[in-house]
Amino acid sequence: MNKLLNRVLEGRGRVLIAIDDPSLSVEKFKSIVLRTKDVVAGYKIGIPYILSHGLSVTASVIREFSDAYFIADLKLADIDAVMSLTAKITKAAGFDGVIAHGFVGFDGGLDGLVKTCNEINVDLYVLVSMSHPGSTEIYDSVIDKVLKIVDFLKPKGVVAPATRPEIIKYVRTRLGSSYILISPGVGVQGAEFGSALCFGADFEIVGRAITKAEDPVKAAESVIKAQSQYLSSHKCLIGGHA
Ligand code: BMP
Repeated sequence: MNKLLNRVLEGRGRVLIAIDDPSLSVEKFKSIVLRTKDVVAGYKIGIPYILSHGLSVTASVIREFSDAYFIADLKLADIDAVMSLTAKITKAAGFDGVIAHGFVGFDGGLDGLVKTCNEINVDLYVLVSMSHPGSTEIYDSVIDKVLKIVDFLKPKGVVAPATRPEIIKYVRTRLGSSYILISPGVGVQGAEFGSALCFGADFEIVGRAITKAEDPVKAAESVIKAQSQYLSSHKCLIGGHA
């Protein structure tokens, strides 16, 4: 069983907390993980946080909470050799997963990365569309091509936007239930908590609505409550979840 899905089976909520803002001290980051690791499924750490606090400091937090699940959101987009090197570095730092862009293409790009991730046991998540409006300019117009690549690659999961739930539904319908679908865009970006789950996502990525709250633990708990309220009061896509 996959470590992330296992954490849900053990009773944690379908939330991944996004840690991006460098102004969040390492002490505060640690205290958020300590106090939410039995509440949420995992953590997604972004480039601004890793660059400003350093990989070794980030790795030391991951090491301290080795039972928790951490994704390195590096949004990889490079040739296979370079992305594979980066994946190996994230593995050495203790991350369980890494995110790459889907538009990079298969041959000489994502093919090498998925092979490396499988060898070193790192969960690869491929972005197929993004949550900001500009995603419609390029990403969404090539989504069928990106999904074809994903279908061929068979990564652990995909990233699709809560801000355009019809995309989540489309991706889930096209790819089926074997991919873990993680979705950003709930909370500060406008989508309601629970809405991405309702349209077929497995996890909602929540950043500022939790990390900027006065009490991040209470905020995480109320996100999970709001998710279940949304799910019980709407007719949702049934049976799509990984
Ligand atoms: P917030 O909940 O604060 O808006 O954070 C959203 C998180 O999801 C950020 O870490 C961002 O990098 C990520 N994200 C996103 O917002 N849209 C995407 O399309 C892909 C992302 O990874």
